[in-house]
Amino acid sequence: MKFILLGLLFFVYDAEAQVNIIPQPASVIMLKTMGYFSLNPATKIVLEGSGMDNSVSFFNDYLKQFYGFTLQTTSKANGNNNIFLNYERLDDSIPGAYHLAVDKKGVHIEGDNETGVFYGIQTLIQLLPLPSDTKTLSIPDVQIEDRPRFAYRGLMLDVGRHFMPVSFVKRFIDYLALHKMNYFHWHLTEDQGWRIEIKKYPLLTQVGAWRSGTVIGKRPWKGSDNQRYGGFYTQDQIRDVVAYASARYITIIPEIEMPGHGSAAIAAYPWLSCFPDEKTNIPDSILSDDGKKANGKIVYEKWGVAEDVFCAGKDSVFQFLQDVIDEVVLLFPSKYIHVGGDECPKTNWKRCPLCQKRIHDLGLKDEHELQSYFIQRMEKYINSKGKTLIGWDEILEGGLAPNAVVMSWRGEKGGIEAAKQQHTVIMTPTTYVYFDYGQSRHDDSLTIGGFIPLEKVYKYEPIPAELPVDDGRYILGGQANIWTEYMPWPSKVEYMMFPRVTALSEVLWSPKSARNWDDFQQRLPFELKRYDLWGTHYFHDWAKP
Ligand code: TNX
Repeated sequence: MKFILLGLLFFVYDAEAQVNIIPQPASVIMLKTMGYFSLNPATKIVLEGSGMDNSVSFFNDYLKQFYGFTLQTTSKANGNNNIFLNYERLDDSIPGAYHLAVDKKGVHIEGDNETGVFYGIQTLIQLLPLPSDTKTLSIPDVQIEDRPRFAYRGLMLDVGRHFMPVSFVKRFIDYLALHKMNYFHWHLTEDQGWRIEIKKYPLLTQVGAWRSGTVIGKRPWKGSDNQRYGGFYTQDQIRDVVAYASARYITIIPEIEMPGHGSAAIAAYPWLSCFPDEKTNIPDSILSDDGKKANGKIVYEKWGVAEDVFCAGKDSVFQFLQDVIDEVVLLFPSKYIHVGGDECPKTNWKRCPLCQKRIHDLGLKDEHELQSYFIQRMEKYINSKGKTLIGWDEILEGGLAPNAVVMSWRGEKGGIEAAKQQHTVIMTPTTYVYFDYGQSRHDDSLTIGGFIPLEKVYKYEPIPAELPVDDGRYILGGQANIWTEYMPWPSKVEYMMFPRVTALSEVLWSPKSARNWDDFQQRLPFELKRYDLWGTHYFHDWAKP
């Protein structure tokens, strides 16, 4: 009888003591003391050093929002009811390592820098029980050693196809922080909308941020919804968002697309095109009424690739883009500036006398080399501002700009090629991390197509097997892309990203050896309860897609 009881006790203990941390830390040791630390409103945060305000604010905001109280900070311990925060400047090659220990008397978080403390706080948040009636939160005795695997752990959000309000952008940034991710790639310009205020060119947002309609349904589309649609961020709003991200140790990389995906800018300033007098080419059957009436260029109303691109023959186009970059670098402290470079049809360049003259004068072989010239010229300018250029993998065609970082999206090929050329690479392949692709075998909602279930994301390995071992070090990390053609509002973005972002965070943070699909599935249900707590929308049928 005694034995059965003991067994039962252990069972209860184990079930409760199970920790559900995502991404899985490098090492978790559950202490067999069966002890708990009780966090309550009297618990003090002991700051054993300075510079940890971001971590304290984040933790207190979280407690306030979901548990209804906050904790006071102090520099001296108070009895046995403390959370100690501390860091040393160890400056690991990849910032963010931390050590977290819980015992009856308190919680100790030691970062190898401030970022490490912040990630320790994220783990502490995940050790909290879900809110209940009591204000005493039991945290099991545990010892955690943890550090990130990749330096770049990112998510891209396309606000060009559909504009996302600042409130949601901030929520999105919180999601990144909660998953220990550190780069937010903000895709700010598109054919269907220019979303960043540029003081020198006010028409970019007065004209370029608004379209007269949007196609309905899937390609080849069922007509136009005929609704005026748009929005943009003022420079003040951008500064505010950048500061918000920085307080969460997240760098925002702005993307200004060139030479393709520039229709919205061209609608605002038609001289950016090779053929300023030609109308935007969209069939009447899917065009808005205003679009039909327009005589010249309009902001693009359908999805896909537009043929009207920035002219590579006019110096005035480069001047314009440099002016834009001038304002962008003042807003974003990031060392990286993304210039797109993807999906640039060469149709216009082939028939444009100025582009052809440029090819001839510079002795270029073809339009691919002209694109390479375009990116290299912009790279020189961006480098002169002390910044590094990032481009999609098309920037490999016609020759890579000397210092460029490559984002490999058309599978892993581009990344492998760039790493072999000793360029830094960020992996974002359509085959594993396109969060606009469906999560379900059957259409559970309107998506662009494809099928990338949770398990596929989880099993993604960012360092391609084909890459010679030595070249693996060029893989800075990975990122999922959220293209929003079929995500008209924030709840749809959430539905498409969750729970896949949970799997991605583990791919990018956890040691390869700690990754285990079965174990992840055990931890996931608790993570979904956190989503419920946060009021987050997510795809439910992940287990049987
Ligand atoms: C390709 S990925 C694009 C985007 C689309 C996406 C849809 C990339 C660099 N370009 O413009 O939105 O496919 O999946």
